[in-house]
Amino acid sequence: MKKTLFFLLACALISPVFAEGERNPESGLSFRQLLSRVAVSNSSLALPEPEAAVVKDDLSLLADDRSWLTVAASDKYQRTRLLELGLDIVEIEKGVVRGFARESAVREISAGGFRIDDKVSIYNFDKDFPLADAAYHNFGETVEVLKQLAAAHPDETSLFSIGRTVEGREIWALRINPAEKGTAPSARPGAVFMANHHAREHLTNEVALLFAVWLLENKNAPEARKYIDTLDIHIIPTVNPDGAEYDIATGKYRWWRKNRSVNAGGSYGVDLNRNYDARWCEAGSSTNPSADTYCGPYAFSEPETRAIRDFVLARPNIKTLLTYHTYSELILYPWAGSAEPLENKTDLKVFETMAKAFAGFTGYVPQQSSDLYVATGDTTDWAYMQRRIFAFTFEMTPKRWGGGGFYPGAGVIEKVVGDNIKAAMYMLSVTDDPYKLAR
Ligand code: 0X9
Ligand code: ZN
Repeated sequence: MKKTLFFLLACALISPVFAEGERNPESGLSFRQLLSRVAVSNSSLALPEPEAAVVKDDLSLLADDRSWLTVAASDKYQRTRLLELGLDIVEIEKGVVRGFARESAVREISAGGFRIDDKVSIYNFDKDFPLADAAYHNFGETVEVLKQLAAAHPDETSLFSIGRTVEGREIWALRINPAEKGTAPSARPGAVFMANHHAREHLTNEVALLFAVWLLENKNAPEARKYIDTLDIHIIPTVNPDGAEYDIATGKYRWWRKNRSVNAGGSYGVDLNRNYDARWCEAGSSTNPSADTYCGPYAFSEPETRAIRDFVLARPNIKTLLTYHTYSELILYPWAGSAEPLENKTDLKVFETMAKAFAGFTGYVPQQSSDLYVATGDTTDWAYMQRRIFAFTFEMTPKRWGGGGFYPGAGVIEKVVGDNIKAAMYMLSVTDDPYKLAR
């Protein structure tokens, strides 16, 4: 009842603002306009660049020996073991999991006594060319939007890089705070939204970026202004631009998850969501560099995770954090790396209350991360362990493979962004003092 009431109230507050969204004369950018491109397959927001898009014979895919596996597994402990054997679990159903594995991992999974029910080579995947998904923003387009936003809203924003990736791309943070600019410290309560740790989860970049556009476009609406004037808000739309660009570089999706580090032995990539120093590499990660769940040679071995670490540690004012992932439509909170519930019952109450409210806005299912599988070294466990930040992972749309998996198409952007704006606004509404939810 309480939840429904809050939901209706929040919708009433947010929807009129959301519906307005006409072109902002200050910025030349329009939330509505960006969304309207969703329906256009040949827009100027083409992704990837046109010359790359026509590459049909993607030799790198031929060289990719991963398969899509269906493996019998009945509980989270078996799922955790499968992650350790190199299965990149993507879907969980009653009695089985589905995900990617390289040939060496397939052998280990069989040798480990697991039953493989189905196996399809990744090369046989039949996906649309990304040109059909032109509404998504590639890295260059994302940076362009961020720069336009910063230029159009100089009183409220600052744009700065929090570090460089393996391949030298900047990891951009847009700060929304009229009182404190750039990297100046803040005494205001802080909220951080970040996305795209995993390369192929392109929808996450859209949600973070378009939330920034929407919030600034509506900056004078009372519901937005009160947070802009009292909080310290940061939005980091892509933590792993190297991986995201690699995923789309040929014009045919490559199902890439990791960053683009060159590993000892010549394989590529570390799973950034296994590389944080939170029980690093203890469970649900692989020590095999070619595995999709490779935790890296040591905690924070990667410049991308180090950038997030340094960013968070430099800002003790951060109270809430949301890291967007896809897919499965879940709201996850610590622990991810332990099957036990959070020891601190007050904190658990706050996490559970926030998770339920998020669920009201999105329809996603709230649960402790490790109910899915135990996996150590993720962003949220680290942020909570280090700073008691109320840190959440959202696994956004679709619910399952049949809805497009990691590549659900441009048609879902509008609804997913709309639902997630409401959830993001809710997060801002508790950032002043999350503990008010436990009192
Ligand atoms: O495995 C991950 O890193 C996340 N899922 S994803 O499909 N986006 O890769 C989930 C992270 C949350 N942690 C646990 N479920 N343990
Ligand atoms: Zn992910």
